[in-house]
Amino acid sequence: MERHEALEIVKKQLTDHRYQHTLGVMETAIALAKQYGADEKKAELAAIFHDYAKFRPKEEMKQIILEQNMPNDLLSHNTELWHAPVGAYLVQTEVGIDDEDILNAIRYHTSGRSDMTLLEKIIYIADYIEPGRIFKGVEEVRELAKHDLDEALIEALKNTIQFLLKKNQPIYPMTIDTYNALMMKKK
Ligand code: DGI
Ligand code: FE
Ligand code: FE
Ligand code: FE
Repeated sequence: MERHEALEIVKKQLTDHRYQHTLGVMETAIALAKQYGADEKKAELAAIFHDYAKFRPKEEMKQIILEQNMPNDLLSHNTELWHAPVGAYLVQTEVGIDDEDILNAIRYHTSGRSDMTLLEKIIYIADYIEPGRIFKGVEEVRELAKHDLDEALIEALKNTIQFLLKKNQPIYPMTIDTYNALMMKKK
C-alpha cells in the first residue's frame, strides 16, 4: 500500500492533533529503520496505522477484546492500553494489512513485550520521541535512540512506569515484562 493511500485511510480515524502525531511517528520510524537496518516500508505502514483504533468507542473495543480472545487482563487495566491490540485487529480486518510484522508492531506499541522485534522497538520508540512529543525525559530518550535502541527503550519504559506510579495507576504486566526482559538481556 502506498503512503498517500494509507494516510488517507488513517486520517478519517483520527483527530487533527493525532494525525499530526502520526506523521511525526512515520518520519521518525522511517529514519530509525534506515539507521538500524529495518524494513523501511514496514516501518512506514506500522507507524501510519499504529493509533488507528485510538478513538473507537470503549464498548466496541471491549467487545473485540472478548470476541477475539485477546488477553482478558486488558479489561481490568487502563482502557488506554486497548487501542494497540484492537488496532492490530482492525488494521487487518478493515484495512486489509496481513503482514504479521506490521500487525505486531501495532499490537505491542503501547506495552511492548519481551523479545520485541527490531520493528516493534522502532515503532515503540518513534511513538515516544516523535518531534511533537514534549514531555519530561523525552530528550534523553531521543539522544539514546541515536546510539542504542535498547537503552532508549529502557529509558522510555522507566519513564512510563514512573509516571504511572506517580499517578497511583496499576502497571500492566506486559509493560513490566518488557522492562525486565531488556534489563536481563543487558547483563
Ligand atoms: O497512543 P499514544 O498516546 O500515542 O501512546 P501509547 O499508545 O504509547 O500510550 C497510551 C497511554 O497508555 C499512555 O497515556 C500511557 C498508557 N500506558 C502505557 N503503558 C501502560 C499504560 N497505562 C497503564 N495503566 N499501564 C501500563 O502499563
Ligand atoms: Fe498509541
Ligand atoms: Fe501514538
Ligand atoms: Fe549523541
